[in-house]
This record gives sequence, structure tokens and C-alpha cells, in this order.
Amino acid sequence: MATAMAKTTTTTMRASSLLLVIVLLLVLQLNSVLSWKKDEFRNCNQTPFCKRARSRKPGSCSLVATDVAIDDGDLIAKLVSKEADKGHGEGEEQQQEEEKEPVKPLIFKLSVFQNGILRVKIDEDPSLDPPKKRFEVPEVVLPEFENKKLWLQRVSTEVINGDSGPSSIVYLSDDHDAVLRHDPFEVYVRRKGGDRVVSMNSHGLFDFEQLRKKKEGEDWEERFRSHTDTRPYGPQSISFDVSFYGAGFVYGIPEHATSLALKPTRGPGIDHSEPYRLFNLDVFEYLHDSPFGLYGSIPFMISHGKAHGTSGFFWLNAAEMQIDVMGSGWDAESGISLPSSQSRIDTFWMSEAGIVDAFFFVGPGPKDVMKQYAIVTGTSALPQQFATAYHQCRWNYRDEEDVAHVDSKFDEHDIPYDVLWLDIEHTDGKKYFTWDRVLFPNPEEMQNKLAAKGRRMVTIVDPHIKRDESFHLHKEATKKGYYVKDATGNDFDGWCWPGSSSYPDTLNPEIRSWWAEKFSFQNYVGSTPSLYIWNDMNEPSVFNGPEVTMPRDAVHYGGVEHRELHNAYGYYFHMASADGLLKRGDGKDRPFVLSRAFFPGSQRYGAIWTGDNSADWDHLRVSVPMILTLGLTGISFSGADVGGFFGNLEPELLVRWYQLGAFYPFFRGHAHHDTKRREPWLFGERNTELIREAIHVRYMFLPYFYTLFREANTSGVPVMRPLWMEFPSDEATFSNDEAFMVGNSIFVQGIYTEHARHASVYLPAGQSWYDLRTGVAYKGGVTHKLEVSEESIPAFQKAGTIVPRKDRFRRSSTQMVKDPYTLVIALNSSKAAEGELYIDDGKSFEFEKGDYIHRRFLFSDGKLVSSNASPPASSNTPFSSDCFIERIVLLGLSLGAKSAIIEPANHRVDIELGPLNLRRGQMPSFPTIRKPNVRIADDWTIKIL
Ligand code: NBV
Repeated sequence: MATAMAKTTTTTMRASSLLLVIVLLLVLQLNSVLSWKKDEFRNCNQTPFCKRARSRKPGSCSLVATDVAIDDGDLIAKLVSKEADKGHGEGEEQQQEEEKEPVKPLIFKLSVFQNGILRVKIDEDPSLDPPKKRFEVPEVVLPEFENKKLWLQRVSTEVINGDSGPSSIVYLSDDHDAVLRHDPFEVYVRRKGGDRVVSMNSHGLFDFEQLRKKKEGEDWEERFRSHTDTRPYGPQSISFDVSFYGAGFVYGIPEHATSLALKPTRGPGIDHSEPYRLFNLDVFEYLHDSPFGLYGSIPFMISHGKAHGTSGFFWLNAAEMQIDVMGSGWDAESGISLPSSQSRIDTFWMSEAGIVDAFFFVGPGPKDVMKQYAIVTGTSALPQQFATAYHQCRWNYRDEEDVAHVDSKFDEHDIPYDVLWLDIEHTDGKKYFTWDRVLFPNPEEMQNKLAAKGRRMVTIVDPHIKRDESFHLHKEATKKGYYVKDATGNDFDGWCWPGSSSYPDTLNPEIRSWWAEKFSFQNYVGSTPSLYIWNDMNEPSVFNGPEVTMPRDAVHYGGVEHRELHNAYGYYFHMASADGLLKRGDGKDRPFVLSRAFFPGSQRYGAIWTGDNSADWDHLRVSVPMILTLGLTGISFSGADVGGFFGNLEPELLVRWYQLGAFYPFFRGHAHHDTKRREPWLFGERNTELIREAIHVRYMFLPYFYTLFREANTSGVPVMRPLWMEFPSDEATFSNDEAFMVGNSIFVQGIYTEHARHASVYLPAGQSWYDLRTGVAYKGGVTHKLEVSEESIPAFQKAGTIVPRKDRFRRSSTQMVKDPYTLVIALNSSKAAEGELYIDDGKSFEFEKGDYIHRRFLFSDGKLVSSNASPPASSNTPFSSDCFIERIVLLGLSLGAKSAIIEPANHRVDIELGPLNLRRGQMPSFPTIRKPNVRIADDWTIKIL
């Protein structure tokens, strides 16, 4: 009896201490999940390759180019070390790693492509038997890019001014040369007149740690907190300096929550700044102003200056990267002199692994650089029309009843929306592709009900797969060997939402097609054609991993170490998911997949959002430079969580966020599950009205947005643009990141403070601007102190533009398809204006065959002409539209005009005074042609009499 009691007590004690441990663990886990902890992440000093690289001195590179020749249309050379032991840097780690070995020659290859694109590759020489092939990132550069190669025939050799030795010079474009200086080795692009554009290794900071055999007693392991990285291949980092000439500012290299124009991180007077880090991480509650790396990485930097225009530099490399922007005077003691007649920004790039695969873009305009980058990595996929409208998300809509309730409330309050989202709680135990059948017993019916109103649903599918023997996906992935391996060769097992989890190795094309199959209607039980996808946590996020991610020594397909491909993991996962949606519909419908992690090329697969921001004014403000930076680096379809993910907010901030978010390319409201519900109608009648109005503004401009999405799809120019992209010589715009342009016609400035009654708004020079709400004209080139009301944020239409709108408000964008258009013509000082409209079926790929309508509107000499802007369609079933224009509003036309004649119909219409915006009870103050009865698809002319 006593023994039995003792046993029970011990068991109870064991159980309760186990419970305590579990609770403690959970609290710890939760804590680590719910607050930003600087200490969880490495800084440059704790990152040996970064510390080593940063300690190197200008001029320490001893490489010279030898054996320069043209081979197979490329310029090739060997980079040989003059002084085999000049060293990689200072500090303890480096001493230990630098047991000198003869530096083997590197292979240098320079290729020239159409449109002034230069590609430089530097790698180890495969004929010298390196211990391993270094990783070259596959499937980012478009396959057709190779066809754009200009086969070099000739190289000239010259000693260029000031140099002591020769350089090899090749043709890059009619205006540019590419130059390889031999000793010391340097590569640059220069204009034919001699001015430099972009250069590499001008400061002699180039360093390439070659793979080698480990020496006895050498310790290559790296420790961070409780984690050990075995680093079986030892040091393999690469670093070099890149200079941009004629530059006022540099931009790009997302993702950081910081200003649009990048601030210097090194140099006199800049203390302890971290470099901009590019390492995809799941950072909880990120700070609103920091060089710390967030969820995605694009190593593409753009420079812009008034005199010399725009240029770009892109390093295709998926390992951790750190980039310094040097402040002036950083090289005061280097003794290196560069052409001083041009202003210059120096930068320093460091990567843990991989090869040099670098692209130089010569511009000369901002849009040229966008195009050049898109030629290499692709343009943004054209989204379906619904995806450009408003999305409603929350972690989580609890069950089918909740979904139905939210859906009906939108209708009740006359607020349009297109997509309702389900977060992780909709699944059965965080097993993606499943449903919690208690909460969601009839998923198909639920989706069909939404679809009947023209609405869609999005569900979340994360990359961590629950290690549960009864889960078919896990069983299959295990059996087929489809998981990423740990350093010992076993399936990597990490902790994420479902608990113990493994990750599909989507670097492998076979595994990507396996993953894609999971989205078929047959495999994804409960899915319907109106269901689309959200990829979260694909950095990948691993709760118990170093820096909340996968260990760098994990191993992928082909023996590739995770460190080599880390920043691209989420990209391949996104690619596989988008491919899944494509396949399930027999390739008919355009996929929609939102991803948190990204890499160059992600624009081809879907939208990106800026992750877990916070419900405060600073995060509202930083959303603008973050989205602008994404757009500059190819990712046009992006947005930030409207309302902020973490925390509760005052209605005023929510309203301001909707007013700004209505102009984000991707417009979605979202919130953490611990926040109070915040659907648009929950803050009293007035706030509901204000939010409704903000969302209506987005719906009204949908035709304009869609036209811009198509422009991004054809040209690489983003939907949301920094002011300087449209006004490249207006210096006052270069560092402005509170305002932006949507396309070339609409200017928007957010309100980022509480109780704002006034705002200082700089309107770019060169023309005047019409207030989007009131139609009142303002001068450009001036900072206006404007009164602001709660009703809207400052937004203007540029004089000289024509913007297409649809002014009838429906439940969703689908229901607007047949609605008539309004054209708003904002005349400039020459009484002229122009604009465009693109329309297609909004969902299929038929537009690729030319099945679309693309109109150009031109107003001049008192005449509005609509003409066809598209080449003849190649298909037999060209897209057509019966939509009419119901209103033309003329801003800036004298009030005297009374009528107009429409040709070829030859009928007369009156010009009356009308309001700019119908629903706002405005005074009828603008010359308006009502019911001109012209079809949007036809050629016609309207002459003002
Ligand atoms: O899936 C839950 C959330 C999601 O709502 C959010 O948008 C993601 O960025 N997810 C992150 C994981 C948990 C964050 C605390």
C-alpha cells in the first residue's frame, strides 16, 4: 500500500514537474515568438566573414588580370595574386583561417548583353580541382537572357589616363564601354566620353576565400548562442567594393525597414552602424528604422543623380550578404585616387559563400534600369483583376459562421472587398492542405458562396510539414527523401507551428513538381477553383534554429549547403506553389500566391508583403519606403498589412492606414490573433464611412491600377514609384519617401501623425497638380502647407494626364466588369493631356496572345482622340468589351465650352458642369461630358466646340 502510494506520489510529482517544464517551455517559446530580441540575431561582429571583410584595408587586393582573351564571345581572364600572402583581413579568426596556401588563379568572365547590360562572373577554376563546386543560383536569370548576348569579337588594349598599366576595353552599347584594368584588377563601365558609371574593386577591397582542405588541428566550427555550425567546407566568403559615379543617392537592397535613400553605414562620424544585412529571417516585431535584414533579400542597388542619371548593380548570390554604404571620407587614408570630377558613392559588398555573378546596368534613366533588371530576372506576373482589389485577412477567421458573418457585413455596410483569407488555424493541427473539420465542415460550400458574389478565398500553406506518421504528406516526403537534410544526413527536424517539422527541398525541380501536384483539386481536398494561396514562414522560419531559421550546414539537393542558398529557399517554395495553382487549372488561370520570403525573380510568381509590422504611426510611415524599395528591385505587387499586424490601434490610425493602403499595389487588412477585431465597421459610423470611402477610392481607380500592372508586366517599371522615377531631375524629390507616385499620373502623400491638421507637401516641379478629391489646382515645384481633414490624405492628379476610373460601387471587382468608365482629363498649361487604358479578361493567359484592349487617349487642340495602342492580336478570338464611357471630366478647361461633337458618329453632346467625384456631394464645378455614348474599345474623337 505504502509502496503504491509512494509510486502514485512520484508519478503525480513527475507529471506535475513535466507540466511545469512544458508550461515553462511554452512561455519561453511564446516569449521568443512575441518580441523582437536583438540578441537572437547575429550582428556583423558576431559573423566572422563580415568582421573579417570589414577589417580589410583599401588596396589590400593583390589580384591582377592575366591571359586576357576573347573566348566564345566573352572576355575571359585569369585573376592571379601578385603577393600570395597579402591576407584576407585582421582579427583572430582570420589568423587561424589564414594558414597561407598558394592562392590559385580565379576565372574571370565578362559578357555583354543587349540594352547595355554587363555580366561579370568570377569563380574558382574547375580544372584546379576545388574541393567542391561553389553554388550558382539556378532559375533566377531568365532562360531567354542568354539569347540577348552580344558576341564579343574585338578587344582593344590601352593604358587609360592615370593608370600605370593596360586595360582591356570592349563594346557594351553605343554609348558605353566595359573596361577590365589588369593591374590592379578593376572592372568598370564608362561612357564613351570617359566618365565612369559603375565600377568594381576600384578601392582594392576584392577578396575571394577559396575552398581548401582542412589542416590538422584547424577548427572551422562557428558557434552562436547554443548553436554550432559545423562549416565542413571552411571559409568561402567573397567581398568587394562597388562605386556608383555621378550619384546623389543609392537605393534598393531590400528588405529593411528603413529610409528609401540608403544611409551611410561606415565612415567618419558614423559610429557602430551595422551594414545592411541580407539574410531572410522571421523577425518578430521588427523595428521601424534599422539595417537589420528581414524576410526577403534582393542584392540589387540603384544609384541616381541629377547630372548622370541612374545606374544599377545586381549580385546574384543567395548566401548571407552584408552591404556597407560608405560615408564620404571613409577612404581618406587609402591613397587611392579615383576620378574626382564626378560625385561618387562607394559601397562594400560581402557574402558568406557562392560565386561572383554580377550585373551592371547603365540606365541612363530610372525606367531604363528597371527594364534592364527585368531583362535579367523577369517582369512582374500580371495578376488576376480580383487580386488588385481589397483583401480582408485576420489571424484567424474562426469558422464558417465567422466567414459568412464577415462577408455579409461588408455587404451590409456597402464596402466592397474581393478576397477573404484563412490563416493557420483553419487547418487540422497545422497540417497544410487539410481543414479543421469541426470549424470548417464544408469548405467547398463556403468558397462557393463567396464565389457566387464574385469573391475568392485564400488559405495559408507554409513550408514546415508536420512530422506526423498519419499525415500523408509527411509519409510521402519521408519515403521519397524529399526533405532538406541536416548536417548528419538525416531529414532535418525543426520546431515550427505544428511542433516537430521537416521542410521540402524545393531547390530540387522534381520536389517542386511533387509539391505543385499537392494543389490539384483532387489532392487538396476541400479546395475549389476560387481558392488561392498564401506562403508564410518560408525564410524558412524554424523556431528552435539559429536565428530562428535553418542551420547553415543543412544540406540540399546536389550537396548544396543551406548557407549557399538560404536567401533563395523561400523563392523556390513560392515558385513551386505558384506552379501548383497553374497546373491545377490546366494552365488556364493566372495563379495568385502571396509570399513573405523573396529573392530576385519572385516577381514572376506572385505578390509579397512586408510581414509582421506593428500598429503604430512609425510603421505606417516606413511602409512607404519599404514598398517603394520592393518596386525598385522588381517586385511591383507588394503591400504592408493595413492596420499593422501586432497591437491594437486607435481608429484614427486605422483610417489613415486605409487611406494610404488604398494606393499600395497589394491592399490587404490583416491582424494578429491577440488584437481586437478590426473589420472596417467596428469603429462607429463615422469611421466606417471614412474606411468605406478609402476602399471605394481603390475600386474607383481599379482600371488605372490594372493598366499599371500591365505596364509593370511589360516593362519592369513598378506600379508604385518613388517621385524621382517620374521626376529624375527634380532634386527635391530624391530622398522624399513620405510621398510617391502611382503610375505617372497620381501623387500620394500619407499622413503619418496623429491629429494632423496640416501637411507640408512638396509637389514636383514642371507642371501643376489637381487635388484628387476637390479638383483644385496647385503649382508644382513648391512645398504647400495644406490643410488636411480626416476625410482623405493628400493626393493629386498630374496636369497633362488622363486617368480612367469606374465610379459605380459594387460588392467586388468581378461585379464591375461591365460597368461604364469615367475619364478624368487633367489639362496642362498647353491644354493637353494623355493617358492609357488596358483591359483583358482579368484572369486567363489569353492576353499573352494579344487578346486585350489597349487604348491611348490624347487630348490636344481641343480634341480628345481615342486610338488603339496595341499591335494586332494573334488569336482568332480577340478580347472585346461593350463597355461605354459614361463621363468625361475636364480639369483645367475654361468654363466657357458648351458642347462637343463626337466623331465618327457625328453627334453633338452638351458640356455641363459636374462634380469630380459623384458620391461626395460635391458642387458641380467642372466641365463634364455626360453620356458621350462612345465605346471604350472603339476609335473616336470628341471635339470641344
Ligand atoms: O500564420 C500566422 C502569422 C500570420 O498571420 C502573419 O501574417 C505572418 O507574417 N504568421 C506570420 C506566423 C506568426 C507570427 C507571430
